[in-house]
Amino acid sequence: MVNRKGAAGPVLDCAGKSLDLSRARVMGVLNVTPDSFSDGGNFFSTGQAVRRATEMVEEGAAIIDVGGESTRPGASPVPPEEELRRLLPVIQALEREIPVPVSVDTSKPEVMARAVGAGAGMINDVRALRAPGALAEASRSKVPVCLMHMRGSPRSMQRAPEYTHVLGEVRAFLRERRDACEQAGIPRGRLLLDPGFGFGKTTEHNLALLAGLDGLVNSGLPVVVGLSRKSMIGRLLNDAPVDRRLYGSLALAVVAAAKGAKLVRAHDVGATAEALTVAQAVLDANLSEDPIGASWDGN
Ligand code: 7PJ
Repeated sequence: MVNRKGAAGPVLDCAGKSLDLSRARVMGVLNVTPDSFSDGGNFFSTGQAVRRATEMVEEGAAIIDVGGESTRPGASPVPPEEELRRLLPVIQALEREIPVPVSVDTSKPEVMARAVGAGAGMINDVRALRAPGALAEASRSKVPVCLMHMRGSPRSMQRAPEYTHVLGEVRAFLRERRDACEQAGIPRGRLLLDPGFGFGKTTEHNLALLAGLDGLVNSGLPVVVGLSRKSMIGRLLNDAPVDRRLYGSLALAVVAAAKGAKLVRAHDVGATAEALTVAQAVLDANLSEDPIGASWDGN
């Protein structure tokens, strides 16, 4: 079915498991880091990680995003061996035990290669394949890739970010990365785009990007958004702490879906899936627009 905001989303082949983006879906977040701000690093043993992922699938997640390196503001890099030690057992188990694809949240080519070898069906790279060797590795992997915009690095990105025109600059960056991917042999049909909310952006930048999200949806590539529990929500709600950002997260998820985002990265999967299902009913009702109802005056 065609959404008013942009074309019908594709069905992506994620290493043999499919991801249907004909409407907005939820990407469940599974952090396997000790310092993750969102889950306190509670999902550490493989068994616990698989249980949490299974729960997210039951709650409606269409894909599970597994990350072994924190990318929150100020976070330090993790060596690839440590990232792999955290990720591989979890990815291997999830590949067998859940019906939906697993995406690997990494920027390192050696981690991409091993993760896809272990069964990951998507690469989610907050650095948009800018690490040396990442384009070639992603090309070899044959799985879809999410290209995210980030200004600076996690360690430095929130130090007074400035833009002349944030939407234009994010769009130009993602266009350049899309072209670099195509040149490296990754076809457009395997790419997703993400404006990278909170990655080198102030609350005002984030709001402008979300208000103008149509300008990315117009690319024709599926758009991914990560807004769940982010600090902009805290800022808008009198400095609400992370555990009081659920309703704000749901509001932003619905706005993003109404603007045509196809994948919503979220920690609170059940609540987000319900919000999107209800919002989608309204978006679908728009499809059979009644021309007589278009104008109050009837002309
Ligand atoms: C995002 C992400 C996001 C994509 C994180 C957090 C920080 N990947 N990984 N988009 N955020 N594609 O969850 O708050 O916004 S980590």
